[in-house]
Amino acid sequence: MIVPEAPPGFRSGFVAVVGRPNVGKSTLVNQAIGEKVAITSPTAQTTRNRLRGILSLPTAQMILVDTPGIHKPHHKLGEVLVHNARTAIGSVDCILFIVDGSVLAGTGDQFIADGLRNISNPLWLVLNKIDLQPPKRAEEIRNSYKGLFSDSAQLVEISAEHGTGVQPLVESIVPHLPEGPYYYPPDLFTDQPERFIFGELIREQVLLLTREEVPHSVAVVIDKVEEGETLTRILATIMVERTTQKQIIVGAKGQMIKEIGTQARLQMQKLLDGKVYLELFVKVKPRWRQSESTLRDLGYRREK
Ligand SMILES: Nc1nc2c(ncn2[C@@H]2O[C@H](COP(=O)(O)OP(=O)(O)OP(=O)(O)O)[C@@H](O)[C@H]2O)c(=O)[nH]1
Ligand SMILES: [Mg+2]
Repeated sequence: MIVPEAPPGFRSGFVAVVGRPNVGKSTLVNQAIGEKVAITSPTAQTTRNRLRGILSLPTAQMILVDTPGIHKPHHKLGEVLVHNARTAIGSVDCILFIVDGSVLAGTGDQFIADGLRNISNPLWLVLNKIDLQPPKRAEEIRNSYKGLFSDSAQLVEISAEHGTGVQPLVESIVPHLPEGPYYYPPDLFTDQPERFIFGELIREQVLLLTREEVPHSVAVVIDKVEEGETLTRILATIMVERTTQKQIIVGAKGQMIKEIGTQARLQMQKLLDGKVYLELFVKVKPRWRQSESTLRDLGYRREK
């Protein structure tokens, strides 16, 4: 793919999307790009990798950096995720601090706001999920978030899920990007390789179809991708920490693994616009989330 030369006055840059888990960061990135580049789910801590969504406009290229939700980590995986989310803040042009606008600000938001206090980049305080906001409490909720900052960050209200306010938000960011080149070809939506996305689409189905501790204990390894003329054959392993979790993933008579496979395959077919054969295996690897070397192998590296 060819990266074109930018016309005079072209603007380009990086915009970090940060906030607590589950506030809708990945949903916003997908909505802004108009493509599914990041998986989303109602389970907190869905995103595990810093992931770029690329939005190419006639006069600008905006690279949205989706990050893991910032939270109090309980294991090494969590530590790496939070470290990487915070690192992203230091290397971008603009910052979107996403909060859940359907509820009052909490200590998790305060913690993140404190970390953003000394940063001089343009900052947006984005109240998401306004479709869920009780109208009678709108003012009270807005004020609770305004109170997080002594000086006023630009406050916008959106519904990432429904797209309300997303376009105006994007347009308000463009003038704050520096003049610069195309960083990516304009027809590319993400910096992530297909192989990574395949793994994420499987993990997404696990997040959507299983409950409690299972989603957090799952990692997916793509063992093989064979591209045939009419069919792409993908072999993958779902890794869990306990035998009981494996039993849940497999399900009675293999029903659950079958459903995960079917749904993930449909998503993959959409992505590839072609037929996919997907074979899934489940493996128990005790305490993988605590092992630095396994985390590295799985692509959960501490970023500099
Ligand atoms: N009603 C409503 N739901 C939303 C909105 N935005 C996101 N959601 C839902 O909120 C849940 C979390 O969304 P994600 O985009 O995965 O959240 P995230 O901030 O990326 O979460 P982590 O990756 O865990 O940090 C999903 O079930 C979304 O469908 C919104 O504007 N309105
Ligand atoms: Mg996310």
